[in-house]
Amino acid sequence: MLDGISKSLTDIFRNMSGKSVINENNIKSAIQEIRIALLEADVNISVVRSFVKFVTEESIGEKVIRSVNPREYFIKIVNDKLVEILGSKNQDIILKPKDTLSVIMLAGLQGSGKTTSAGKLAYYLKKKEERKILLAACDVYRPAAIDQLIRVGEIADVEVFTGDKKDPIKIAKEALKYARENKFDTLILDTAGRLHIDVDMMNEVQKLAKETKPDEVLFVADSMTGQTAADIAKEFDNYLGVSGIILTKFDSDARGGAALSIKSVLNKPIKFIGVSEKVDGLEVFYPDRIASRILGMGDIVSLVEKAEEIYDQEEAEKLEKKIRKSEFTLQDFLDQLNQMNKMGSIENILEMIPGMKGRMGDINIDEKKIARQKAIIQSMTMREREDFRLIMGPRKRRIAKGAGVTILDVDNLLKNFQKSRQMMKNVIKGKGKYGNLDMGKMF
Ligand SMILES: Nc1nc2c(ncn2[C@@H]2O[C@H](COP(=O)(O)OP(=O)(O)OP(=O)(O)O)[C@@H](O)[C@H]2O)c(=O)[nH]1
Ligand SMILES: [Mg+2]
Repeated sequence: MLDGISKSLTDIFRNMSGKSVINENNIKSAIQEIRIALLEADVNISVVRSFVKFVTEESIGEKVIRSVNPREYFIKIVNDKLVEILGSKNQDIILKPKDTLSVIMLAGLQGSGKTTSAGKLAYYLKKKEERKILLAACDVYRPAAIDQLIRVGEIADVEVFTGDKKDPIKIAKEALKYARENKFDTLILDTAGRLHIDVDMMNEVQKLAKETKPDEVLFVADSMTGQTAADIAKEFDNYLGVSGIILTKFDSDARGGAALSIKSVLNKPIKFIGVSEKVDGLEVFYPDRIASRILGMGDIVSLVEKAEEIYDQEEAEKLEKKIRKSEFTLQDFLDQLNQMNKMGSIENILEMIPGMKGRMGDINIDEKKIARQKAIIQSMTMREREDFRLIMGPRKRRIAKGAGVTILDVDNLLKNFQKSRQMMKNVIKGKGKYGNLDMGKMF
């Protein structure tokens, strides 16, 4: 899935990179092409409109054209909106603690993948969360539906409750009782599908939900049905109160309309995707990963993101000035350490500072050491952080005690801090030994 839209978007961006300058016209025509690509992928029209509106507003004007890398910046804007329409962040399945029975109900049209997903979900929850799962066969209409669930249960190695094989509501009630008596912690209800939404079917699932009070009602949607999946999901939601979506057949060559429409139309998260027919073919849905897959430009996006989020030009310049004037304080140092967790490495941060790029030696960062350094600075008062010279005898002892380290550790931190401060200053002023800034010692 998503190959088509992915290719269209990548082509649009590639085309942009062939241009010598990126101006408003290039961007406008790229947005127009994106609009067509989304429509071709069968994305819901209102979703497309909101997409185009956002990207236009964000990218027309000075901001993009004047940025360091207009094309990359533009890609990032598109990426952000993609992530948003896919659901912003991953939403977990929410169940009760294992000492109380949780109920998951699967609903959806015929052939959407409910029974297969029931097995996958059982397998997933058993393996991932060590849950004790009972599957209940509440589809009594289609011939062989019960046998199919029994087979699925065998493969996932979980028990299947079939009851009288006649009355879905009765089966569900009995399954609940059986699950409680036998200390199962999760009951998954496989329900019947129909070719179209009809009143009888809706009444039945509604009644099932009423009787079992599910913790999760997952609407199982077939990606192949495109944006129609979103409309059907909405109908189900009106009757049932859907809590999330399993998007099946993500491995198919569907165009992407379902994935890109359903969250916005329904305002309910996609929780899982089905990626094969096999029992382990269920994956947790991560909007940002899918967006990167669509754009095929994860690297660019994360780079722009880092540069933007962590250190914009202004901040980098401020830092440079501080270093130059020896005003770089322990508090700044602490901020750097905190940033490091976000950026992954001090090298990345420092490279944002003009003149620093490529002038640092190998940096080996020891996580534990960083945590200790942070603890030490956090034990200092604000005044001490601003002026390290205050830190003498009793203060030193108090700080060491607060951070659970020795006085020697505090001394080392202060020594390294001063040394590094001087080194950074030298590098910026062009006096430093190039490639020899031993930041590793500092951290
Ligand atoms: N490739 C692929 N096939 C899937 C996936 N999920 C389900 N299928 C296939 O889709 C078909 C229908 O799946 P079922 O699980 O029987 O669907 P259902 O919703 O229970 O169908 P009814 O009980 O008839 O309503 C089967 O052939 C499954 O193997 C998936 O994620 N990927
Ligand atoms: Mg079924």
